[in-house]
Amino acid sequence: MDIATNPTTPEGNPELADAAPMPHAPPVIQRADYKPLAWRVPTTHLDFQLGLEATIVTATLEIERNPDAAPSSELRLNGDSLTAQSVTVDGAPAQWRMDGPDLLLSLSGDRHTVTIVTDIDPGANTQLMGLYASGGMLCTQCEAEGFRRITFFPDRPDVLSVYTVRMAADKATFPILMCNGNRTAEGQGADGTHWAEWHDPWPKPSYLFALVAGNLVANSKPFTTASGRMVECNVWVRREDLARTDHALESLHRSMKWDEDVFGREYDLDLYNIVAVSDFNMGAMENKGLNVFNTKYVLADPDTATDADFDAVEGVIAHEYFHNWSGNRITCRDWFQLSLKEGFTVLRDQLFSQDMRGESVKRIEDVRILRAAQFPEDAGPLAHPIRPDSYREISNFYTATVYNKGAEVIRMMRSMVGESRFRAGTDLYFDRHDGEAATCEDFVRAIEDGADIDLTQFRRWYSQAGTPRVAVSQAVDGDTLTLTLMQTAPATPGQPDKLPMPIPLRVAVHSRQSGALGSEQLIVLNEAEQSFILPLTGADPVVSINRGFTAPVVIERALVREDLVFLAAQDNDPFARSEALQELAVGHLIGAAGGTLSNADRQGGEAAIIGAFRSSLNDSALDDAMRGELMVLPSETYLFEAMAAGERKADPGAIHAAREALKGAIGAALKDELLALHARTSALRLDDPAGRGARKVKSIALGFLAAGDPECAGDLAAVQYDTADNMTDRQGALMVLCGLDHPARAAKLAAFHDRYKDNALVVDKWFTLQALSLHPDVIEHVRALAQHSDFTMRNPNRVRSLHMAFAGNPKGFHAANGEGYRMVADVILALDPINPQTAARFVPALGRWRRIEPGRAAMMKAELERIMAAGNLSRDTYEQVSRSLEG
Ligand code: B3K
Ligand code: ZN
Repeated sequence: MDIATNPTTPEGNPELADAAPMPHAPPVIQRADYKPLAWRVPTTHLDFQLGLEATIVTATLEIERNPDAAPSSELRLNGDSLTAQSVTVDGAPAQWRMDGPDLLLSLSGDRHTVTIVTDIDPGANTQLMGLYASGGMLCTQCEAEGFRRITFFPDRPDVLSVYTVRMAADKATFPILMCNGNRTAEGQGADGTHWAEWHDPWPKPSYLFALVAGNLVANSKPFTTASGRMVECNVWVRREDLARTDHALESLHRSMKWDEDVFGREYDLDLYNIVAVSDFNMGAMENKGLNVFNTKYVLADPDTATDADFDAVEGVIAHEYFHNWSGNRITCRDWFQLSLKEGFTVLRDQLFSQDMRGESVKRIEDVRILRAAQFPEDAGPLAHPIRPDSYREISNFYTATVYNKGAEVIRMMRSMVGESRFRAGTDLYFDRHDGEAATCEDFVRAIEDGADIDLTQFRRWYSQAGTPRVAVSQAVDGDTLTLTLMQTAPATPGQPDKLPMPIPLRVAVHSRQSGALGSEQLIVLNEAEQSFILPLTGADPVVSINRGFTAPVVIERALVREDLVFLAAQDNDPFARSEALQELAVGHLIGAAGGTLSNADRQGGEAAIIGAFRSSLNDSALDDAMRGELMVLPSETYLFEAMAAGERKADPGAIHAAREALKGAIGAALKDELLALHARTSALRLDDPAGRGARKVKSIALGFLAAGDPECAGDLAAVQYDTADNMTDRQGALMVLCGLDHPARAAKLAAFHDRYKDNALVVDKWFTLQALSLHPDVIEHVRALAQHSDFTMRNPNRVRSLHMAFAGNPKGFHAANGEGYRMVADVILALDPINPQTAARFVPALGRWRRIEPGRAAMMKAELERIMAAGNLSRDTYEQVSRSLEG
């Protein structure tokens, strides 16, 4: 496909050409406009003559009128950059015309056979949507609207069809040919070609179609399902990667077993294939029976992957597997319902990982991600409900809101009804809607019916954007405490006023004086303001609220420092302990950044945080994994949000300085304890059961030491690097060195590159470490790295490893002279014609300008305006930039 023919650019679309330099806005699609298609497509036959530069696709669709839709004699077959070579209906030339990128067929009967031939150039497909070439192999990505780049088709998720696919290709180049379902036939052709035919018995929408052709080998291990079905499980990779696939395969088996045990879901084909490709726009894709994965979420061994990478592989393998039921067996009626499958599947993968790795640590990690990625989205110009009402480009709505807040919303239902009633609800959902393209409303109704709960008011969580704030006040009256809660939700684009939503909160009332810990109960705040009477356990009551983060809200309250210190050290909910420490740090850092702290307050705050850190370091009841969580300071993005609440604006420079100062104070005050922790954890062997937690705290300790005594920490990091027998330690050491002007910095970076230069995923790390670093010259480093011979804009992992990492580095991105903003805007402009989906992902960083102090805000806005003025933008980038300027 030639990008100049992209119908979303003025060259490709005469209507848009008039509008230069500012193109007309691409059309807005409204949820309220949904109508079922007038035609069904019970079966689809595809024939592929595969080639890297030229592939011929013959699609044969059996179509029939849809009795559940308003009749129409026209059928719209979506296309994107396609030209039909021939179109026949029932074997005769058809009546058809093009309408923009789509093909419109005129049909007279009730049932027809439509045959269309198209030819495509996978090698020129830099968008990586549809059929494309990656490292000599061919693969597909169809969600959300990529299938229309392969052939003309009603490319919408409510059109379910049974697919039979025949692929023919040169055998030497493409020895392996795979598609969804099972292989039903294969054979040899002329001139060194071969062919295979695959059939998927399960009706599916076009976005779940997949094809892979290449020179691949598999790591295989069968799984026997609860009902005795033997499933062949394969992880397909390039031969040189085979040794790093065991963890992925084992993770798949664990996921299959867990879904049977916890949700009663069994796999439904004889074959489960996972294929790793190195050019991929996101993490992975749940195509029926043939998942396509970014190599980053498949390949792992201790020498090349960190412990966090191992966890990510397990989590993404699980996520895609769980989609087999929440997404594939029951899919979405339209793309506005995306959270139906994504929110639910994220919750399922989170619960799985909690069971595999420990509930509290996983919950703390998930909440940290929500706060860093979703809260800013909910507070900015791109805020949208988990079920959006409109979009211009659906790819822009694969967001933290749809995914992570979507999961939180379903988690709240689960918290309110408890595990077993929730299971009754999901059982009913799976039974009732199996084989359908369903809606979020269908899901809510199934939980209502199955779990026996009225969710009328709760439905507002699906339609209202913005993170609710809950103001807490308390009054003691004899033996009881009256807790008064007030909820408000901020205005968001298109939604000035909000109605109260049910907010489930697990609470407990402890006594600071006696140390007695109160028992936990769940309260649900339904009204704008509501009071709850809770029993007291003793004097100086301290309320522990939103334990386990039962609701995705911001709690606003003014707890005295002593109360937070008490909760941080003593709360019996580990999640609540970490929350108290976060609250302590957020309060202190916002005060310090805002310049509102007296010297005494600053010292008092610092001393309290250092004291809390000391208790965590010395608490022998804690394991290192949890200790590590307690030692993570709030992220700068989260601090921006906290500082920008209300009328104030965030000052990134002041926040960075305050946070670094606190790190330095902790590093200096606790140097001995941190050195002791580093020494203790360094003594553990790679395979020690406590090794994972140890590796985690080891590098965290090094980070604090680097802020307190850079030279000493640099020396220690160099030793850690040299003695490391695993990537977690090696990367941890290099991360610290990268931020320092230490003599070992350049040598270790060079050694790392030299050692791993043939491993793309580790070279990505090499780029990321430098782009994320605290080094004063980070901008110059990134500029030079963009010219490095290993850098390319064509590979999304590489682009993310350098530029996305830099956009997430508050120090570099928010450089006071605006250079960071300019660099990111330049990336968007350069990448948009190559890969619009990935380019648009950079826009939200600049889009936060309204929350930032006026000097920087003006520069961020100016960069967005410069992008807009460049014209010729993709639909993806146009939508994100225009919303960021309007919102
Ligand atoms: N469903 C895919 C995401 C597709 C993104 C398209 N832009 C992966 C996932 O969420 O599992
Ligand atoms: Zn998903």
